Amino acid sequence: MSSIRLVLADQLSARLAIRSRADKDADVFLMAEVSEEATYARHHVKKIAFLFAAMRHYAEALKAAGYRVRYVRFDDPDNSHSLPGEIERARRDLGIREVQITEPGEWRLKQVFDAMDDVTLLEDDRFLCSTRWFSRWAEGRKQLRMEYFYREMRRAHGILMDGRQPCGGEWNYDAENRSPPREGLAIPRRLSFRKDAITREVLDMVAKAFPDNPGQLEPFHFAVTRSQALKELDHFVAHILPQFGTWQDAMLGAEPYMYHSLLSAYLNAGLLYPLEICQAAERAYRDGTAPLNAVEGFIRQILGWREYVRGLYWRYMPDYAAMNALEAHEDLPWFYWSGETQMNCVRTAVIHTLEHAYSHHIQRLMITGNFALLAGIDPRQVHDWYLGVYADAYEWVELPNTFGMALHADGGLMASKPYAASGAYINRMSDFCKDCHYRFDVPVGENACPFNALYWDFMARHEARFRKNPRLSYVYANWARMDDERQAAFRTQAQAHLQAMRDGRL
Ligand code: FAD
Ligand code: DLZ
Ligand code: SF4
Repeated sequence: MSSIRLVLADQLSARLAIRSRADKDADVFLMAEVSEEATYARHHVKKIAFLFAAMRHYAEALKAAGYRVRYVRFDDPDNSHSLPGEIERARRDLGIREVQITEPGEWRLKQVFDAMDDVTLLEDDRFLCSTRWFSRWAEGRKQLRMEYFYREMRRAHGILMDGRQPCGGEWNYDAENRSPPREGLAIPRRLSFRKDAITREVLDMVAKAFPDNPGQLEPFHFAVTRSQALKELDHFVAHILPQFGTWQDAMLGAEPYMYHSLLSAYLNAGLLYPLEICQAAERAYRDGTAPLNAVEGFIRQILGWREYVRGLYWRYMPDYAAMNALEAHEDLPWFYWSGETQMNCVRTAVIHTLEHAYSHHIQRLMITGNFALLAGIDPRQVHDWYLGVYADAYEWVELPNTFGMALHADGGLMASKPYAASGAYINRMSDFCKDCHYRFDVPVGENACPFNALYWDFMARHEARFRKNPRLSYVYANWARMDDERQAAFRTQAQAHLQAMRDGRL
């Protein structure tokens, strides 16, 4: 029986469940650029342009391979601008009832497709851990720690293993990683891909159709085809991976990418596969071109964290999205969208984000995430921001990172302690503080770094919850050593920072 096979913007893979048994004569692939998907979050214009350009290239590749393709462009006057609307329209026009879709990566869309008649959802088998496997692993465990999950994944996929033993004898080489930044690091240049007629047309259309969306459209460096994404992977493995571990947590204002791979947008959109990336990194170690600490640290992000957050998402949705364990209710300050704050670290992270639809993990976690955690920003508003502004953002990966890792909104399901840090940490790991209006070493008073008082106020606000946490015992011991006057000064100063934030003066 003929079927319509819907390919979503993040399913641009040749190895896709709905492609494997497609009949080139009878089945029709449907792809649609629709405003309902382009507006459910305030997406960065680069994210929309990347996805539409990559979708159009994928459709061309499908046609070239002999498949029938119905491609609905954003500016098509008959576009209903919703995915169910486009499915119904295709059904009417083609006279085909049956629809097949590879499971979407967002709960919201799964609900929509589940509610439609004659729609079959096929498992998304592009991941290294199925949702069923994750659930079996999680069943009966008191704590779902990533490290143990990751070891299982290493064993199951034989990655970085010498027989039954991890390469080098250890599972984790983080002790050798995460140095503070050094002046004068020679970070290799990144690739920039030539924009063909398809991409240029998309850029023009996005500029006109989304004038009020966040971010800058140009310069546009993104890969938009699989062969370009593979070039980005090769470039990373050859020139950047060897230093990945050492500088994994370092931040420099002039270096938005540091030694990170920039592969997440391609991986999440389906242009690359997780196993081929892990294998390319492992080859570099076995060939002696990249050290074990870098290769293991990098593989852990993909084989470990990426698969783990997806498992958590599907196990705990939809309840996960409603969690607010720390009862955080402040509104997201406007400077997350504009960068207009005197805090140089936050300003820089937001500017990198607006320019590139990218910032690296430590900026997401320890700058914008850390500030939102300490200031008690409403998790839903923070989630809307992260989901919109990054080219790699889909709810399955963004939500657990935001709620679980950055905001502790899930009450510790994911992280054993909140990732809270004061100005001293940011100063050690970046060059932001030297150009800041505030002073990282001033606790209270004029020009005091907001991260300092907010840090102590956060710990004091949540003392009942965290005091017994062994990983925070030294924090509460320090807090207890302060006299009442000093504690009160921090708490009053924190209120002043929060008021300045609400008034747009921070
Ligand atoms: P690298 O540092 O080079 O890491 C290599 C790869 O590992 C990445 O491409 C990514 O696929 C994977 N990875 C690394 N860390 C994580 C992680 N914590 N969770 C899942 N995968 C990981 N990642 C997304 O892909 N989409 C998101 O929407 C997203 N939102 C985030 C929100 C917050 C608050 C935080 C703290 C992290 C978020 N991350 C997200 C994780 C991580 O920051 C990005 O994957 C990474 O910055 C992408 O850049 P890169 O490709 O250069 O990564
Ligand atoms: C993010 C996004 C955007 C901006 N636009 C589209 C679109 O026009 N058509 C489409 O099929 N998908 C789009 N997406 C991705 C989806 O919104 C959704 O995030 C993922 O498909 C979830 O797996
Ligand atoms: Fe950020 Fe404080 Fe450093 Fe300024 S002084 S850059 S606000 S950590």
